[in-house]
Amino acid sequence: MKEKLALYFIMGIQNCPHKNPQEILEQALKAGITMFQFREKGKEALSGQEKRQLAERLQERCWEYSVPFIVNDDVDLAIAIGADGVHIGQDDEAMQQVKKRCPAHFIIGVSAANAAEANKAIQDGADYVGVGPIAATRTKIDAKCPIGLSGLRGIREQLGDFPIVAIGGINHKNAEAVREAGADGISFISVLTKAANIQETVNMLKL
Ligand code: TZP
Ligand code: MG
Repeated sequence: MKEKLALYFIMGIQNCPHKNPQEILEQALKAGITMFQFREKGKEALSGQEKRQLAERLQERCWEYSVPFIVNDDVDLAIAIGADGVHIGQDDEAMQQVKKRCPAHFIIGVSAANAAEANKAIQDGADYVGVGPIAATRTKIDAKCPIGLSGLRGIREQLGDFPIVAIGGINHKNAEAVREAGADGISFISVLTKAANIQETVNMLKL
């Protein structure tokens, strides 16, 4: 699990104004991302058939590179298209329910802003936790207060060896410090969707 979390790219149509999401994903895959999450959110987000079609197109790209395709929130869609997993937040469908509905091989990720939420997710059977926001972010309007590197360190101490991916405000400048603070991997949206050169940006995130 931990290797897959190394470079975890998240994107939805709302993150790609005037850009083609398939092209962005293709370049990100070529550059070496290790996992992808399809996250349609907010007023520009697609729904219904349009959402499913985009999901299927992006999933195809991921599979060509043997990169897991994870769906945010929408458990029905994830099951319908045969995704590799789902990522759920604290306010989404209850884990018990999600576990019951999803195929056994599904990767199930849960967002957590503190050790209590993370421990609960682990007890409920999560495969990894997404911890953050680490730093300030403009991408998620309702993001909670950043927990910083110290918050991440504290959660790592509580979670032992459990797979953690950090999220929120991560870029090439803080990526190394985030890993040193205990994250097995980093997840990111805007640093790639807004990048002038995706290959170079991914290379810098790897360091
Ligand atoms: N959850 C917590 S922060 C965040 C999400 C989905 C947004 C991360 O976006 P960015 O652009 O990498 O800060
Ligand atoms: Mg959610």
